[in-house]
Amino acid sequence: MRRSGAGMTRPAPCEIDRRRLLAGAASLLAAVALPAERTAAGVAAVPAGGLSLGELAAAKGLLFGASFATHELDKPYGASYAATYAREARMVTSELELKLYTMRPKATALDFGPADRLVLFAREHGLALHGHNLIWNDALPDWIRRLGPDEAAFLMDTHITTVLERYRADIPTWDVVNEPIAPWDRLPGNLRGGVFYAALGEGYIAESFRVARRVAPQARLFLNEAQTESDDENGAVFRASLLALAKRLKAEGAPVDGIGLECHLDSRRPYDFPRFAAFVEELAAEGFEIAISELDVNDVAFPADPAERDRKVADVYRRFLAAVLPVKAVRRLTLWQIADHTSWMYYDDVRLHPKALRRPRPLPFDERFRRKAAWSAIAEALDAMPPR
Ligand code: 9MR
Repeated sequence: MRRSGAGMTRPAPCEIDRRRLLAGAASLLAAVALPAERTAAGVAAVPAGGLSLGELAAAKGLLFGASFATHELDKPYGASYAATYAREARMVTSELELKLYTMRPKATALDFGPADRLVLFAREHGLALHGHNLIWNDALPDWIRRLGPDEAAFLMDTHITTVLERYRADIPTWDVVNEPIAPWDRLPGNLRGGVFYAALGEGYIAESFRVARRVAPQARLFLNEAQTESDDENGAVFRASLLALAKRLKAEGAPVDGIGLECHLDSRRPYDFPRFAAFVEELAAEGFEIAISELDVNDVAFPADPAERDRKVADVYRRFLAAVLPVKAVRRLTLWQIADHTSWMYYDDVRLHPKALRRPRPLPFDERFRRKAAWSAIAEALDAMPPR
């Protein structure tokens, strides 16, 4: 993260790490038929008995899941990873598989391997799928960043059409446009700049939704946004900009069914969760379904002691969910990954601080897929929430 202008938090440009993607048809069968003996910890690492998070949520009419990355299946812990999702989740979001840099690494290549593998995994385990994402002015291969306006507009329509035609039967909900707000780009509406914005201006957003609706009329179409949660200037700017954009899209009849609020919570930021819940209600009052789409808790400013840190992280989950889950428009709750060591924060930390003695613990499962204090906090919040 780096700061840019007026206290805004500009994330570092997304790393495009192809090594993390073990793609392709060759590994497809191995992935869906993971032998249980492949890890020492094995499936038993997930405690048996009681209801899972997915079951607790389903009892209240809430769809619970986490983002999922197929390359994790090939790690020594792959069987435990798969078993944790099979047990705890009812849905998975594609973390990398549908992104433009994954599907279109080169102008001449179209790679469905990782996404096909994810679809098979979800089918095998009876998990619903959420597609993340179709259009994002970030996380792009260089050849797309260099396209001229006409080429970019053509690619946008072609990409949405191609991907939805292939996956509309398997993937019922989509982030059609991801993270359209970026105040540091200093564009009208605080919109994010980039190749699609350069081609069509703000119209790239409505156009993406219109194409998606035409190709997949049954799909639920979401706009996904980050950084709306914190009780500081950054959060206030993101909330106001997103609400204004959502109203403009609604006014022009763009087929947006829902808004995804990422909710990457951070121990360094101030929060007022009831105030955030009031913002969620405000969006919902415009007629949008709401998803908490990428929840996790960055623990970097919490104490070093792992048990104490886990308690603090659990407390953030507890307070956040107690405020937000009563909002009836929230129909999906997705964590960003499931276990500490499979989190993007953990991968970033290893890359940036290879010798660090402490690693992030942002999620409800530890590196042996054991339930942590955060698991109990989430379970209690699901148990206490009003039904949909
Ligand atoms: O977790 C994802 C990480 O592994 C990728 O390197 C990165 C770029 O594709 O994207 C991360 O996921 C992001 C998501 O797509 C959009 N919201 C923020 C997420 C965390 O950075």
